[in-house]
Amino acid sequence: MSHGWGYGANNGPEKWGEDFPVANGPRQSPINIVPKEAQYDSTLKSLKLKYDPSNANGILNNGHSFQVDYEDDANSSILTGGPISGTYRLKQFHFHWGASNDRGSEHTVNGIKFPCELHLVHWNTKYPSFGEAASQPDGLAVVGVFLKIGAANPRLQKVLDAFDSIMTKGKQTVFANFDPKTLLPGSLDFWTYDGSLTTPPLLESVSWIVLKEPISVSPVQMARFRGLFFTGEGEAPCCMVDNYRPPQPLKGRQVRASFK
Ligand code: B30
Ligand code: ZN
Repeated sequence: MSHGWGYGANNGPEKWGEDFPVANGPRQSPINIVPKEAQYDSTLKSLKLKYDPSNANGILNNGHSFQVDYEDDANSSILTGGPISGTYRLKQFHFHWGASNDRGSEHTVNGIKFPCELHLVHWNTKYPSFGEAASQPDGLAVVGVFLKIGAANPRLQKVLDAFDSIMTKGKQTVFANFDPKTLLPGSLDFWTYDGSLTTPPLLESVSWIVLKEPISVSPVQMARFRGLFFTGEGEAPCCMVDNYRPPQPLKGRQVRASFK
């Protein structure tokens, strides 16, 4: 893995364990969710997401996805409730997707892959920063949302329209006044389990909250995602596709459901 991690044959998920041994740890993500095996937990609270659209800072092609970053120096964009205790601040959101519509999500449901998955990344404010939270067992909470092929999703359009400015690795541009709550489905029913970051360093610090209901994306919108590049300007272009990690062993973990 001399050139760092990625999603290619030589630096992809099958190789990550060489540099990041926790890849084979006890609480890795993503997983295949088997709804019939999930335990309904009546003690789970409803999810509360309160985001300040003016906290959106910018959008960046980081070479493995693109992310929209948020100002996280105050409790203005926060996640509470669900399986977590206390207050978690929004840091960024990003997506994972496939080269075609038959794959791309990280979590699967009964083995079914969705073409894309949105991740809203939050950190526990009992720690001083995202960086410190990221290595604590209760440090992060990521809300995962599946995208399914259907009608064009107008709520995604502002994100897609920013792509022209972040086509290649390392490019970033301003991205202002965006409430990611607008991307969520009508129902906030979720599954939850203890897991990890799905990319190196694969830290086992994430309370995963995966929403049951997908949002829609059109084939043309998916094609826009696939037009981004993993590579930097001036490098031989390589389309940003199949930037997902496949499901990892459950290793005895319990998946809980907020709904019956
Ligand atoms: S995920 O939601 O489990 N896919 C990180 C956050 C969320 C997930 C995966 C990773 C993360 O913060 N990684 C460390 C930070 N990154 C910078 C970045 O955000 O873009 C460092 C890096 O990987 O080299 Cu990429
Ligand atoms: Zn992710």
